[in-house]
Amino acid sequence: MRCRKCNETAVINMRQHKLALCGEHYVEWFVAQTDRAIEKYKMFSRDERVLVAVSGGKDSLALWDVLLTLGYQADGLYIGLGINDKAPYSDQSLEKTRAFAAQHAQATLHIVDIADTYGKTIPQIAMEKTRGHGKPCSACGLTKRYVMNRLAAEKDYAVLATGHNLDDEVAVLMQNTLRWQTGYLARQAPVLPSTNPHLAKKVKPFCRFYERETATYALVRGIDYIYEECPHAVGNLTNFYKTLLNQLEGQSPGAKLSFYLEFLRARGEGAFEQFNRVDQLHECEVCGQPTTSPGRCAFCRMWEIGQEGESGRAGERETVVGRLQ
Ligand code: Q46
Ligand code: ZN
Ligand code: ZN
Repeated sequence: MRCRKCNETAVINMRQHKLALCGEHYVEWFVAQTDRAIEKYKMFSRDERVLVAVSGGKDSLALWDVLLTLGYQADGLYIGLGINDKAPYSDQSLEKTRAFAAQHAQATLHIVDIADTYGKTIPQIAMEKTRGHGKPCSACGLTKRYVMNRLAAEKDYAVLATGHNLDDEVAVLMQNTLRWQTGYLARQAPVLPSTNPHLAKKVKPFCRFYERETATYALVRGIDYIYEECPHAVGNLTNFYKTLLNQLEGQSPGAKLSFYLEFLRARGEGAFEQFNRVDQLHECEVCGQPTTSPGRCAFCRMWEIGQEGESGRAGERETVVGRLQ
């Protein structure tokens, strides 16, 4: 297979676009496509500060890399979850993230270690909250969302960017569609506007890239990322849907992309508008972050912050690597 632009050996053939490209032209195409998505969905401008949630995996490091290449003001946030129970996942992902940040001196990497800050790792708190039976994903998801929102608010980032790719988005879309979870469908989008000064705008600049496309970008650019996914993700429902969707894609190239884009078109035409409930937000009485019910927010309740006798805000201990602001 030859590159369409220069006839060199192609590193990737994208059947859905009928496009094969060599390494150099692929990187150029990938960066330009990202910028086009940022503009098309009005994600952010070069004047806005963007916080990229980085996990050490290919998608988030590739996203940070592309945003810096394009000249956006993009800093990173790594959340140390302490997931080293089944494999040294968190230790290795931190190492990869730090190594990437060290090569990009123009950007800042914020690190929030959950155990250092709140006293327990994610597997420990999950074990406690589920009396030893449950998976850590709901405690983990709640904690990550909270820390991202909180740090973005405190450090004045207008935008929070995540590396979700098309495969991630389509797997979630399929789950939500099979259960007709209209509220979730109404809120699944490349951009979620900010609804409160403490909640940054959420954006997914890679939402139209297949997973193999972000992986190819990371490989061609020589980004050293953690190959293994979190050990708790193995065998989960999302991965099951990804396998099904890959079978569909094999039979019908472009099926995933059109499923997603047609959904966005229907959504854009207001198909789910009536289900887009805007919750009234209250201020958490302990940490001050927005919450849907009065009193303590779900995060402070789970971590038992602000129990009787304690006072003040939940304090985050944060390490900043790289350029100081
Ligand atoms: S939620 Fe669950 Fe992920 Fe947290 S415990 Fe691992 S798999 S990292 S996206
Ligand atoms: Zn070429
Ligand atoms: Zn709170």
